[in-house]
Amino acid sequence: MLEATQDYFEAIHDTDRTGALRAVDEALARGLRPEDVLFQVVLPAIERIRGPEGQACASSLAQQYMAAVIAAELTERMVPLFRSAPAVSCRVVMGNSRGDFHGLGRRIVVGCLRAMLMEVVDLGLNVAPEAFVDAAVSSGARVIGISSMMDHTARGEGGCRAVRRLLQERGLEGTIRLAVGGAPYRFDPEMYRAVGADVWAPDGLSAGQLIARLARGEAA
Ligand code: B12
Repeated sequence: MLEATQDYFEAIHDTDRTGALRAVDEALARGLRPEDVLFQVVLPAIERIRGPEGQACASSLAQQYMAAVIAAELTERMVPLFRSAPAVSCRVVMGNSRGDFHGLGRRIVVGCLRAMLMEVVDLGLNVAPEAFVDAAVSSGARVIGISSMMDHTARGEGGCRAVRRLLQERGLEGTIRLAVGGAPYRFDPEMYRAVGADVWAPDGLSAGQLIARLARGEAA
């Protein structure tokens, strides 16, 4: 494990934003690449603070919240510093489902997609189903990603189900694919099928990998 990974995690554990930013700045000054800061230091700390899936979590909501806030901030700061060639591999529309104002997970996923050289149209919070489809059509996106953090915004009529229906009505199924994510899907990994999504992912890294496969037209 990198020294920065442990220093950063300890600062996150103490909800110490200043210490977390210092750990990152010191790592960059020592020559760690921004890509490695994001994927080896910042994002693993969220998973670690959240603990293993399905087990009682040792951290508090405040710790989880701060880990997500700082990760979203650092994701946005690191991605423009990436040294990889800026080729666009595909276009994705992202947003939170209608009625959902939990934006931190979405911001992290958007950062990861951009880090993987995808072009993201980020519609933000509380997005109507029609707006997802309209944005995908006007931008030529192959994938719509919907983030929902509450049961009713995941399962309800303001989210993926309604987007799926619109795609059917407009003859766009097969052209535009649907990815979902957020806490309810982590609790019930089969829920994505019930709401009509093609895939779901538990974190930003796997979201990027799955969405890239969907955009290339590969099986979910
Ligand atoms: C922070 C937080 C808030 C903040 C949100 C701040 C913000 N700007 O985002 C505030 C205080 C505003 C808030 C408000 C509310 N909240 Co709240 N909140 C949380 C909390 C503690 C953490 C959420 C979070 O940021 N997680 C960290 C991020 C990084 O994780 P993540 O979102 O899961 O994202 C990762 C993956 O899911 C995935 N992913 C996410 N999106 C997508 C999309 C795609 C396409 C893919 C592939 C992957 C993917 O990748 C992400 C990055 O790794 C959760 C509890 C929890 N432990 O989940 C409750 C929680 C979600 N909230 C809850 C509730 C009830 C509310 C309120 C109704 C409270 C109230 N009575 O007012 C309001 C509702 C506001 C609204 N209408 O949206 C409940 C939902 C219960 C339920 N079963 O439906 C939870 C579960 C808390 C609880 N246990 O009761 N909340």
